[in-house]
Amino acid sequence: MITALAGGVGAARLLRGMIEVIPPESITAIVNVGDDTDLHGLHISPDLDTVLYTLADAINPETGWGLAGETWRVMESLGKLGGITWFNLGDQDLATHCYRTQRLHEGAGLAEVTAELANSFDVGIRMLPVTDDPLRTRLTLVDGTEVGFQEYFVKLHHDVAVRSIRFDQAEHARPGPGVLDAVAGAETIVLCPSNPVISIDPLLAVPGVRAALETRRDNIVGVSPIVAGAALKGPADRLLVEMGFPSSVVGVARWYAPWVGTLIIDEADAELASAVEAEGVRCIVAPTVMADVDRAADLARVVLGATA
Ligand code: FO1
Repeated sequence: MITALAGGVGAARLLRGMIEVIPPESITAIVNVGDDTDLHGLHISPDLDTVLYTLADAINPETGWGLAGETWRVMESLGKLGGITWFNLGDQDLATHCYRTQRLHEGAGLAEVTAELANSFDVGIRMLPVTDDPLRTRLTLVDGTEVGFQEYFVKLHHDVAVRSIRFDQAEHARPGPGVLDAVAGAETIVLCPSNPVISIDPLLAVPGVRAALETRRDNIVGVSPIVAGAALKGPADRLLVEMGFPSSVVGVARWYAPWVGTLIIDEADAELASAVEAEGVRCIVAPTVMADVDRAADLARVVLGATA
């Protein structure tokens, strides 16, 4: 069994490549829920939905989130009413949030609902929320105000400097059903190219997860989300710098060194391979930019072969 640690877009792309290479049923994805938000009375789980839609080949390819061929009638009508429209929810996407919210209201756990959605979308991998308990990423900006993740990422276009980050209610969160077994039982643990600071760290904030991963360090293979000093998408480069780390594959290696044994970096960073290894992390150089499913499958082969 292969276990993947996943945030949003980059993780979904690598998982989409992995299912070309090994049977989807052999993959378990432990997915971040720190981006989750409650809006319009709905429980919205962006990283779970990005993985779900991408693996179902239903993702909006331009944005990397939401559904392809989406319509926006509800948002248009909501705008006319003076409702909240800065977080764009398409008409079909709303069905996912309505279904999830209703099932949670009926007492189902997030993992249970996620399995139902994966079944409805015919997604073969097992998708596990890192916790079924509340966990919300909150960011304190340099001006001292604290905002929720989606306010930071979408409303403020993550174009504001961050002083600190906390994962609200993490201390009370328990690993979701199957999470610790998926870490202990995996022959390889794939750390997907997600944002280390706001997509992967929430996973480790759930008590018990970091310790479980540290015992598997030799079997953990990460893919750097930073290529040639920049994030391919999102604020990973800025956040590393704001947290005092270089925005480079060396910064990523330093961030992950306590629990990641191998880091795959792009060919653009080949000359930094020895600097990565100087951080105590084994380094493999390979093409990591997943322009399409074939490239993602090629990268998946490198990742899955890295600890063989
Ligand atoms: N990202 C945006 O930049 N703008 C949006 O309006 C937006 C809406 C949205 C709706 C549902 C959903 O599942 C994701 C959505 N995202 C949007 C992406 C979201 O901010 C994710 O958390 C990021 O992709 C980071 O993982």
